[in-house]
Amino acid sequence: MVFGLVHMTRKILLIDDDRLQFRLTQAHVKSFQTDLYELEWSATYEEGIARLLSGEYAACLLDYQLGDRDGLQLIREALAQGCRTPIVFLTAETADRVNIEAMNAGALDYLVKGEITPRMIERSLRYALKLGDTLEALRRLATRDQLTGLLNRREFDRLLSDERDRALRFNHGLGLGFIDIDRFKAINDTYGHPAGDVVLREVARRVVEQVRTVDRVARFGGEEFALILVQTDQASAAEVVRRICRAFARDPIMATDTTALNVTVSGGVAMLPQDATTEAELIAAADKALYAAKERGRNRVEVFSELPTVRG
Ligand code: GH3
Ligand code: MG
Ligand code: MG
Repeated sequence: MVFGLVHMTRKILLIDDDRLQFRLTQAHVKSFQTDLYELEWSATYEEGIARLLSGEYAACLLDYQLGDRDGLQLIREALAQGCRTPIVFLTAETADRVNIEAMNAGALDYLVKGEITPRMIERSLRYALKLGDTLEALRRLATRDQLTGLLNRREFDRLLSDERDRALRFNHGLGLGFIDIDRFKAINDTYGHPAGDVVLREVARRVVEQVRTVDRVARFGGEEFALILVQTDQASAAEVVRRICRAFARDPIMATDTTALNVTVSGGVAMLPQDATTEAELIAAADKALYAAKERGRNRVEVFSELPTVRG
């Protein structure tokens, strides 16, 4: 692909119950001077939101009036479900109240239907796409660890709280796994901090590779990683963390072009609701199990409920 020379055609979704509006918008889009878009159309709220949530559209043009529901509801519902697609609101109302409400709900721009020109809609889409990219970059900065790309500690805390509530409500088991690199300080001290960073990145990559997509992996601290394992029981949670631990013992990590290191990790596992009620208790329990693994020689995984002090 030759970026800068060839413009990719991006798909735009129009959600509007009026066929005439689709025809008109399509004519506008075809007359754009520079940007290439392919316009697709949904005439109903239900189909529109389903397609929007598929994530395959670069942007969405959304009508206010949609049968017995409206575009404001659709924006709120889509955002609540994690929609990241930039939305430009279309309204026939010249009443600014609706436009302001749409912006407050999360629309990135609005256009008043009777006043739309091709140039205006082209400009608005370009602006919404640009702002959407910026918001996505900010979101990433706020939620991800820069070195590893994993969830950062703040996002981990937020998700753990969500998953705890969900697990209690639906009566699911929730596992928390901690993984800490063994004798990592020695790697830094011997091969330098940049080599340590390479190891951290590779450890992060391998941990992510070993878990299901529904599970969450965060960088909890310096060389410590946290796994939120949803809808699981203790045996399965422990097995996931053990599998990760074994995988490290097998495969050396290239810390520099010429340095292959046998990196090992230790792990601790705790479960909700058996071992804890609050997030803080769950973290403390998993941490205790990790500490036991370190004490018992490292390169191993311990489970909180099986620690002798816990069994009594
Ligand atoms: P243990 O087996 O008991 O876990 O020993 P350890 O050496 O792994 O643990 P310790 O907590 O003593 O050392 C952790 C080291 O991790 C110290 C710190 O400098 C290093 N570290 C933390 N964050 C980073 C980072 O982002 N990059 C690098 N290269 N090192 C880091
Ligand atoms: Mg360590
Ligand atoms: Mg540590």
